[in-house]
Amino acid sequence: MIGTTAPAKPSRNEGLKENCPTLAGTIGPTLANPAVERFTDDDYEFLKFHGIYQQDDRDKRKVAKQYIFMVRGRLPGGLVKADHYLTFDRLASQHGNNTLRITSRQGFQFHGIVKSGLGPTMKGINDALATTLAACGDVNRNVMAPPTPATSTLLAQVQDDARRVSNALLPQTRAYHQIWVEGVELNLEDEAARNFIDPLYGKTYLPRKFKTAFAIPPLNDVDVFTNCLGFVAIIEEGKLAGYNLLAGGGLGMSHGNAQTYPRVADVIGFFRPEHLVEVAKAVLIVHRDFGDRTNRKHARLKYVLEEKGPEWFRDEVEQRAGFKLEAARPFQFTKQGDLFGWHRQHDDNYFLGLYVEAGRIKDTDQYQLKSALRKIVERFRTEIRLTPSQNLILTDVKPADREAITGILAEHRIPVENQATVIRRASMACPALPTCGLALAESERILPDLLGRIEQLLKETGLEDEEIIIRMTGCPNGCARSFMSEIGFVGKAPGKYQLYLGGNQASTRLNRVYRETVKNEDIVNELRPLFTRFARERIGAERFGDFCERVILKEMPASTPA
Ligand code: SRM
Ligand code: SF4
Repeated sequence: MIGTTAPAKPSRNEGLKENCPTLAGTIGPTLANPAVERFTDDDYEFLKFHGIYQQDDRDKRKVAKQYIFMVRGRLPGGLVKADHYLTFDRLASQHGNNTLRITSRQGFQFHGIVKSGLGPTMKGINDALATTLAACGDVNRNVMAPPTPATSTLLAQVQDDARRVSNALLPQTRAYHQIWVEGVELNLEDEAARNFIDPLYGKTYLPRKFKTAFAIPPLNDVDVFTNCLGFVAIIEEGKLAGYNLLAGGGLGMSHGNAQTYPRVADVIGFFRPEHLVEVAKAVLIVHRDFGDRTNRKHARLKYVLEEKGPEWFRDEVEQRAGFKLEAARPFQFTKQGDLFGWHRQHDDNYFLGLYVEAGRIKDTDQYQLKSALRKIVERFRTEIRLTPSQNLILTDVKPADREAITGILAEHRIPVENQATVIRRASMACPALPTCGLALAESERILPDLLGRIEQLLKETGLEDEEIIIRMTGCPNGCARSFMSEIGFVGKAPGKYQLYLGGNQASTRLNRVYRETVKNEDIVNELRPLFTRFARERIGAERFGDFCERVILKEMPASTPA
């Protein structure tokens, strides 16, 4: 049969899902068996749908592989009620590494849980009526929404919509509850369990992860263009007229694989709020039906958009939603990022934005954020909101309680004014080593030191108060959205990074490769001529990212992969 090629085979994960649509695998029996320290490779994949990653401490690999677990909470819009927070704080101390990690999608991660602590952690989270279901896996992940109370009077409505979409896109398997809450194995004698097929996702769920975010212009604090599915609130005459639908954003890529690339979402059309859930489901179903199930590196919705085009996509969504989208309405983003310090809400209460270095809530010799937050939440029952930039907000604080909260923070060496330099406040790093199995280089552990060196350089070049958005990731998966920053460092090998330049403040533009490999110790020397030129040649209040896009990247030879 010369000239014919066999159709590509579905990936291994597709077979796993098809053979076990409940996603139970053999998690229950392995959990119950104390003699086994790890789950099988198949269960490793099923565990993700339950919000769990089996990892090993990479600092200890040379001695022996020590299995640990990362558990990720799903918190739509980053909302954490006081009771939830106190439970998370306790579980992180009892079973994790005594830290809580705010994620770049407004979730919480527990790190360093050993197998015997996994069951109690999961039960504790669920007993507090929180969940980790669908925080990971080939399903819709944590839905992002703007967290900051002062941004819009319509914030509560948009937050509610985010929760509505999150609930509508949840997988329906009962295995999660049975394993982690009831502590029983799924009874496969039970016909319903044996024949279970998820009504929305079908037998094999999605070809890959799926991400959703809501934004309210002009603030793009959720980085909406990096999501598979984006909803941009259109506010007319003080009311929510509807949403512009965005689709096909995503950042992950692999070094040296041109089939993979970061992509910003396309603007598809506009619809009224009452159609929100139909539209969300329609977009998810297009991914389910057209995503590449043969190659997981090419399986995200962004590749469907890139290869079939936004017009085709719009048609498919309309057919599934059962109505026509209107033309997209005008909108403009001007900035991203968080507000820090005390601010007044729309009611008479206040909120406090707190900078959290690399999103890690912990106690150190220099400051005790974890203890301070526990005291505050215990005493004032404050609601916490996690931001997409890995910071947090204490909300609905009564005017009379402000002083006491400021005092508790001061006792734990956390200032509410001038919490960190502009550079640090605008930075993000992914966890990378020692927990992430995919890390090629350090990120969270070295960014603070690197930022110190960059701050020195800014001083030296007369740019001391300049805000530059700097993000670092330990590999090109882009978890801290390094491809949208003004300066991005992307891990290539231990101590070595690709250097990206040219993102913008509104986070609507991808940055581009400026240097293929820079050693950590050479980064400052690489940046010095750029900062010097920026100080000399910038136009007015031009930002560093815009200057790089206008000048530096234009000067690069055509052969450079920028
Ligand atoms: Fe991520 C995989 C951490 C946001 C793209 N990500 C991972 C894993 C689970 C590693 C693994 O698969 O073994 C990392 C766990 C590290 C650890 O030890 O904790 C991990 N990702 C994170 C977090 C914690 C980074 C952070 O600094 O906060 C974020 C958790 C968000 C959440 O609460 O759900 C996180 N990951 C992102 C984002 C940013 C976003 O969604 O806004 C991206 C880029 C956007 C996108 O999805 O395209 C992202 N993570 C990836 C990818 C690349 C996917 C791809 O399309 O190629 C992987 C690898 C994979 O899925 O195979 C990955
Ligand atoms: Fe791990 Fe890479 Fe994500 Fe960093 S960017 S957390 S190294 S997968």
